[in-house]
Amino acid sequence: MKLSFLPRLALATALVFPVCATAAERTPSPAGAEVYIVSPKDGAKVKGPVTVVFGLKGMGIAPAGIKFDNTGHHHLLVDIGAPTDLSKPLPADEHNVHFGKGQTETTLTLAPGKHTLQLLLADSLHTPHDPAVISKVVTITVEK
Ligand SMILES: [Cu+2]
Repeated sequence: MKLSFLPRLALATALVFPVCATAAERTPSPAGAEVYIVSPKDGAKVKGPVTVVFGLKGMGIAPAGIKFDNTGHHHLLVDIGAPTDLSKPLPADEHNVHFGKGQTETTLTLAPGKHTLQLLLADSLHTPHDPAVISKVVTITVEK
């Protein structure tokens, strides 16, 4: 009687383990969702400080930490390319600026010269959606 216990435990473990082993699932984004930089325009020559206005279609804004379908918060990529691994939370530094309160614009102080700006929406845990909702790159020149 006691012998039958072990095989059953092994079977239960085998059934449960694959579920635990899968990576954390990314939050889905709805078809047609689009994020874009309203201003400045690509190629613009501007004087600092630079106000960047964020645009979003087909999804809503929710503060970081708030999980709600079809929402996220903005991240502005400044002078850096999009992350190669979009399944991980975005770092927070001067190149990856989080707007976790749900802000839809910001003002940047940038050194004179060329700069790239790109918006990336991410979920309550700062991980990009699947598929990622990312804007075109806007290149601006900050004049003295
Ligand atoms: Cu974030």
